[in-house]
Amino acid sequence: MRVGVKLLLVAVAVTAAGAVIGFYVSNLTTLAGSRSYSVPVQNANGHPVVKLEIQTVAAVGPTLSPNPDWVSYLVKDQSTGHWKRETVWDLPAHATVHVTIYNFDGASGLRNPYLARPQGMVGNRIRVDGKPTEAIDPNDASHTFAVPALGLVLAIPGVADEAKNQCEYADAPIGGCAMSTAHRTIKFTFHTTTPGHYRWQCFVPCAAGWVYGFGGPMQTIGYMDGFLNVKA
Ligand SMILES: [Cu+2]
Repeated sequence: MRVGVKLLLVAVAVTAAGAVIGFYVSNLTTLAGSRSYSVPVQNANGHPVVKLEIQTVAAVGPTLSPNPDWVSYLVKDQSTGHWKRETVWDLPAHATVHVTIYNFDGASGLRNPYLARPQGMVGNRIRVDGKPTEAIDPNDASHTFAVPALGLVLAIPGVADEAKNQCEYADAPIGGCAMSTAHRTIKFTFHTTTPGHYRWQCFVPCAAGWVYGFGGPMQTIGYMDGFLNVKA
């Protein structure tokens, strides 16, 4: 075969492979998407204030997903008290957002220890189980919550391996893991800015069973990724 023909064949094969990978990624990130949850807004002297409650669970279980063993974020529906697997959240612009994350998952560790220092929230610190915390041990990280466009990032410490009464998977009747099972509680406050569509995601390679822990739920909206729909 002439060199020109070989090069052409290689170019065609590379293009085809690229297209297949592209379809695969867009399928994971869009088709397997999430409905948006409008977080109720309180008004404090004309200033919007929002309470956002989130769970991180090791597996969503049979009732929340076609992928029962996938790791995920869940959000609490403030009107029903039930947990939903929805990771696109509507928030008002220029609002104060009080966030509570209940983590029921164990530690995977950070690839980048820099992320162990919380940044971008009020005071650049978080409360871990009630204690003000300016950095966690990178090896204890279970997930991160990061909104790169807002400069917001924090690592969520995991439940100890030997902890009693661990939540195996989120499930009925409340949708998520029960508060009576082992968990860590992380609290912080941040401010939204101008209206926009802000991506948030986890940076811990927490997808067990996937290449380098970054496949499946790590790249799928509705599990370890989502958006903040900041509206005027
Ligand atoms: Cu994660």
